[in-house]
Amino acid sequence: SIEAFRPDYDVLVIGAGLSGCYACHRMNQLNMTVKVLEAGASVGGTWFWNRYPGCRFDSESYSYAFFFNKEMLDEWNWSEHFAPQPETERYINFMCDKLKLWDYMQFNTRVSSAHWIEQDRCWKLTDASGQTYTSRFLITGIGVLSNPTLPNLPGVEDFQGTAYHTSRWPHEEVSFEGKRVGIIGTGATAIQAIPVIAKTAKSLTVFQRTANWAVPLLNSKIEKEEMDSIRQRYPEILKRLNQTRMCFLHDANYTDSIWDFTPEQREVFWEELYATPGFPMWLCNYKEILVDEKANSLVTEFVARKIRERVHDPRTAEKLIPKNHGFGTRRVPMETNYFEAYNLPHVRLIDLLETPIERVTPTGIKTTEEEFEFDMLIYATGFNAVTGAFDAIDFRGIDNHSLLDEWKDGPRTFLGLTVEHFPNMFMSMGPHQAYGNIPRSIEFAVGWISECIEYCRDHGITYIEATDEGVREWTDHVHDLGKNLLSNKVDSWMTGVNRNVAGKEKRTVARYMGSAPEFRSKCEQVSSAQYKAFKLA
Ligand code: NA7
Repeated sequence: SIEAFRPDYDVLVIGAGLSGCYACHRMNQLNMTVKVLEAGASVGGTWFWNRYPGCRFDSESYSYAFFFNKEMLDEWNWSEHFAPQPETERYINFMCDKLKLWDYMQFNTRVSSAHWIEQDRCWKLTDASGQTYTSRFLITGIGVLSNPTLPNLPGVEDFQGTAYHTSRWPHEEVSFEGKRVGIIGTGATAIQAIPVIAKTAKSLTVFQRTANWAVPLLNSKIEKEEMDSIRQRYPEILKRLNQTRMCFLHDANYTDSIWDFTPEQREVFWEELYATPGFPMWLCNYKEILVDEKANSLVTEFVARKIRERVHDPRTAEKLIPKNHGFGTRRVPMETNYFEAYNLPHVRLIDLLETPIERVTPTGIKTTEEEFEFDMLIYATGFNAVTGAFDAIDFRGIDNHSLLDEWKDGPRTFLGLTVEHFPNMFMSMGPHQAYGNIPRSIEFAVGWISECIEYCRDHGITYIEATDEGVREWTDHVHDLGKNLLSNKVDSWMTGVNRNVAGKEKRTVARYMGSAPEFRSKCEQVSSAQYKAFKLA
């Protein structure tokens, strides 16, 4: 019987990033036995793997973190407004020390399958070495951008020099001194890395397929005094983050219509936004910017002009100005001297729309026009995003339902937290969740999941599963929310498109695009109704 079977753990968690660490802490607080299985050699997730030069937050450090523990808020100091990767990695290690999480972590353990065992009402996980683990409940904290993809170019295996994907950057120092470096991709990652690599490389050649809009980050140091004042304001900051649409300090502007202002007034406003650190140019703009093509084209023209002003060579400037999507319709990277890097004599931009890559060669890259020789090749080619981390594990639910199959036409979830046919499994940062400020979203999702597991335990519930109706309604709701957005009409990781992965050519609705307060309220309605929207047993 169910009672007779004792799984190894009450809860297994996959991934020791921010989600997994916090989930581990919450399970400890509930006195439930927990194990976190992590593929990497330590904690950190995104901030463990992404160590490429220039890697840092695009959100204010003191807003992009956990708020649940007062001691952590009291003791931790951020040294920059937009923290660099090493600092964030230290922060996550500090959290694991503080909350004594290390004993529950098992590293270098890549979960390859997760199967529901009906007769025992438990999950059975198998790692790459064949070791198995069982638990009553399963929490996935496997990340939104964690499954890196190489370009599907012939010859990728042939290159004889050093090659790195930005998300698999080595732990030891990488020197670019005297090296001819080639980099493929111009997403948020490359836009952070390019100006830093350009400082010391002998030459840097950037291979761009789609240009991206990017605006100044305007980072600065936080001195002790300022940190003290930030600390004093934490309650106020948290209050604000809980009110805004995407949990950022900067809220979307829902009141000012672009049509109520003269071109001169708009110009003044946009100049101001362009000179403000972080996301405001993207998120605090006129209310029509991200929904109305005409309004969008006006701000797009403003940002294009900035690029023309900053890049000396007019031909290079034109190539750096996106032609196939308007400003803000993809995730806007924040940059520090990105455009100025192209003014350096040893930095060159190759437009792959004009001269596509034919192949990677043992010594470099061959385009339709030219053959390039490199000592180092950097793939800043992104991820099989959102569902990609799930695709990499063989998830099997009741009656051998496979998650890959269930989601072949796009993800289907209930609240972005659960899936029909996958009982007792909860996702932190799975598809259809409100993303925005990710640590804030994680704190909510893991909190909700933990309360749900506690409820099950306290009520003798050993089976909880999303219903067909619940999944249908939630998935339709998520699709409806995205309908008017220009961003859903553009290919990007945010619409689930990755041309390097078979089956990911079509756009899907991967994210919840309503407001975070609405998202939380929907989830809370379900919990305060004793989880009746689920099948419970
Ligand atoms: P992104 O934003 O997905 O960018 C990947 C880049 O790599 C993008 O410019 C792609 O061009 C390019 N790419 C991918 N495959 C190829 C091939 N085969 N040939 C040429 N170019 C290619 O990933 P990032 O790591 O930069 O950023 C991910 C997120 O992390 C970011 O949005 C932040 O939220 C944090 P494409 O646009 O597909 O033409």
